[in-house]
Amino acid sequence: AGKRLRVLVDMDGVLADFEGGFLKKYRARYPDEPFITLEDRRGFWVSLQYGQLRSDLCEKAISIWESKSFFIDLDPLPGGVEAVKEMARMDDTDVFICTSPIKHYKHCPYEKYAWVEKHLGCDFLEQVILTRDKTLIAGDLLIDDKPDIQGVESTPVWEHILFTACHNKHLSIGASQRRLLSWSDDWRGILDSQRK
Ligand code: DGP
Repeated sequence: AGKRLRVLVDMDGVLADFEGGFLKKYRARYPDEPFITLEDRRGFWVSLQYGQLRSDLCEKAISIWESKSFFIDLDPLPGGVEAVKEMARMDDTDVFICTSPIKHYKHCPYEKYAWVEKHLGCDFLEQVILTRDKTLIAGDLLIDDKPDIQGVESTPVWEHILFTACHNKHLSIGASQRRLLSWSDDWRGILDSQRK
């Protein structure tokens, strides 16, 4: 008796190119300010690293993703949209997009839905989960580029698959943790390994 597999897929840094979109708009808006290349990015929080570069750059960085059209304009990361569509067509598989909106809520939640509609189709809006606490969400797998996913539930039911991003590629991870290097990597094998 096959149990259904539930896959939670993060949006920023996994399906949508947050880092690339940020750098492009930051450089366009602040052409005379220093910036951090994607090669030099370290740590999940962009504003933290910009603040370390020069303290006033923290708020300049934040101003980028708080602006109208930032989230809707993000390009899809290679292969992500296709992978999620294929997953959704697989037998005994449910896929949800699990994403944390920023607290500046004027544009972000709306644009996240609009992005899903634009790239995955309006039927996929059914699969969107907006939450600031992913530990509350039950699933078999969570594919996410954030190295430490914490919340009120200390033992989330999902296995976190670390999706490789510019900010986490240098991190050494625990022996038991698995990575997905990109959407060209063997995501089908990871799903199959979790089927019971
Ligand atoms: P998620 O990828 O679902 O964990 O959502 C995290 C969001 O936070 C995503 O939109 C990227 C964004 N983000 C990246 N760096 C920073 C930062 O320094 N400060 C804030 N507030 N948000 C950030």
